[in-house]
Amino acid sequence: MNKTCERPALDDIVISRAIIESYNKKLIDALEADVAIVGGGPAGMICGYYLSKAGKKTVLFERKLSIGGGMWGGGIMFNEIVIQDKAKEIFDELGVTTRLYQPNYHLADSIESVSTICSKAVKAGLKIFNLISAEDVFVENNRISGLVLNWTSVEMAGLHVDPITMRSKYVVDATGHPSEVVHIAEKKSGISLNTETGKIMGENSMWAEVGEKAILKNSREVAPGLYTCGMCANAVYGGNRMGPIFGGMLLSGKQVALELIQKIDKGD
Ligand code: 48H
Repeated sequence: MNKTCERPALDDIVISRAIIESYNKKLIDALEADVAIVGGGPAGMICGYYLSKAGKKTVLFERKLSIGGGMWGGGIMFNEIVIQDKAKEIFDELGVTTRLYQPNYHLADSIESVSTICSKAVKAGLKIFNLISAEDVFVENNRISGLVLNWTSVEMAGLHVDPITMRSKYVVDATGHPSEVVHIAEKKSGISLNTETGKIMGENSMWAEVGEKAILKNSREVAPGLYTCGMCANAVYGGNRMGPIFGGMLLSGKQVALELIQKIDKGD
């Protein structure tokens, strides 16, 4: 309190307390969830949108300050993206404006796309934690059963600070090309992956037609409790990259969400 003992209309301490109390509550609540998604790119956010819309408790951890992953930059920083007919249905549902370029090629503004996906996902109930990185997986009885988390700033500064753990029924790796969670699981969990080799196969060169088809086949449970989603799926199962067509990312996110909704409803 200041010396005159008058409480200001806007007290700096009240502002600080409001933020700390509210964030703490949100973080504690996120320690147990139905689904934990790593990565706030288009695939992870769409996955989170459909899960949350279906009433599943879903939390998403994003390393960076901003969500959106590789979508903001379209192709070579031209902030336009292309999606195909099947994925347009998702944008129509979310209310993202699309423009027909030629049959089966629809354009969308990448800024409108990211901001709308994010807004719809959050309003559906998805809890997004930015500035937090998944640095390990939590393994119980040969099953991936959650994540080990730390502040991105700790990771960046190389500080020796121990992380915290959260538990979820399922973990979704939506970290894009690096497929970080699956890499960690392969290296440290002792669980063999559900790939041809039992290991990460690595992504193949650009071929949109083939890569976009493969991504749906490759979006699946790669180890007990752990799903691949978005670009991570092709990076893990040896699929092609596809450049700045984003339909596969949206469709992969939706497909993984629908499969998880069924499994959770069945109590699997
Ligand atoms: C927390 C993490 C961690 C971690 C990474 O790269 P993304 O946009 O991924 P997708 O799969 O939604 O979309 C892929 C697309 O952007 C793309 O790259 C395409 C289509 N490429 C084709 C081509 O030919 O190049 O988003 C992944 C997000 C990012 O925001 C990362 O910061 C985040 O995951 N992330 N968050 N903990 N350990 N690792």
